[in-house]
Amino acid sequence: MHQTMRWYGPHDPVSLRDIRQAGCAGVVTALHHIPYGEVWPVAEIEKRKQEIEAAGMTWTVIESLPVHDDIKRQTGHWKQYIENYKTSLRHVAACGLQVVTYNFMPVLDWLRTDIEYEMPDGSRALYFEKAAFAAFDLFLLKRPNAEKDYSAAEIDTARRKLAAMTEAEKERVFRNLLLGLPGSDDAFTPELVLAELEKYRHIDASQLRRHLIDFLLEVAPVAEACGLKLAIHPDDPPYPVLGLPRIVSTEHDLAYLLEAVPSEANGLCFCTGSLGARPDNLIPHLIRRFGNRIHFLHLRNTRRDAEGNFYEADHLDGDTDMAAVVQEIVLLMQKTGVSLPMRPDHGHQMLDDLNKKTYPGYSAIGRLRGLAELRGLELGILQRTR
Ligand code: DNO
Repeated sequence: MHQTMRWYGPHDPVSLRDIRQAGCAGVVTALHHIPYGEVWPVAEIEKRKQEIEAAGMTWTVIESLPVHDDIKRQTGHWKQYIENYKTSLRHVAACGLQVVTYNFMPVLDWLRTDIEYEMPDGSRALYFEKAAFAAFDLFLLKRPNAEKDYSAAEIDTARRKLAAMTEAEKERVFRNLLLGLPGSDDAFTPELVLAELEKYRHIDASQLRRHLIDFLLEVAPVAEACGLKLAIHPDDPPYPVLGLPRIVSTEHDLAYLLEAVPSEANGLCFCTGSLGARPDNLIPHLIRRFGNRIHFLHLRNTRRDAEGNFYEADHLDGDTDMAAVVQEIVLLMQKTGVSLPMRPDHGHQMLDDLNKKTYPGYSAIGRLRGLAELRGLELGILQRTR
């Protein structure tokens, strides 16, 4: 695998030198300062690329070239934004980039209720607790009609959860869910989120899916013509939240999306952590089935409990058998002859990370541990299958 780490740009407390020292050959990043929907200028792409090359690494994967919500809803300036997207694709291809990651989650990107969940060894992980999320949705955000999305038992559990929370805890859950984890970039206020959710009131899963396919029918041919691969990131968590439809969560979703636009340029950012939070997603099987359309790998593990809560486990621990996953990836790469770009997705805050403020999930040492373990695993498997 082509080993990379995500870098949030010059403001990232984890430097390019740190990433280089972790043993990465590549960096995955984006032009975070360019507003959603606008064209990425060649000069800005070049500048970022040179910065990365000066640190001894390459930039071949973008994460993300964001899709404006107007495109997801087909309202407002969506046609212009699609044209802008095509122009950005031509620009990034002209600068030598190869893979463009994006997602089609409405309004919010990934969600966690706790970003400092303490593990038995004192390190800290990201956590999604269903009851805390429901308490937030029903009683803190007070989304209209939210109660329709929960069973009576779930509402009861959420009410008890709320009653047990201190003011500071309520404030923290609120902040974790709305301040925009990296990827969302925007800090939302409750009013803003409610207004954004309202805009999706009449959009169900099948309509959102049509909008995604319409988008792909426009941009995939451009990507194909300039030698780029598009890589959609799955929903995280992989089911509907806040009354919003989610359409990239299951095996069926992936099959539908890949068959509807069969161009090879229409592919996946295969995130084992996001997909793995559902017990019905069998990760090694998905790699066997969709391997030829996987253009980028996020390797991460989660551990679920009976209620459907999950925390981010160590990369080689958790419910996904990472050795089986890497075994499938090695077989896939031997078949295609392509070294797939991979990044260790997230990591615990540990050791000196605990004294630093980094993007949630993106501390240096936790990711370094994940990368080192995955690198060793790949090497061991490679030597056995040679
Ligand atoms: C979270 C990330 C996501 C991802 C976007 C891709 O850590 O995996 O924010 O970058 O969904 O568009």
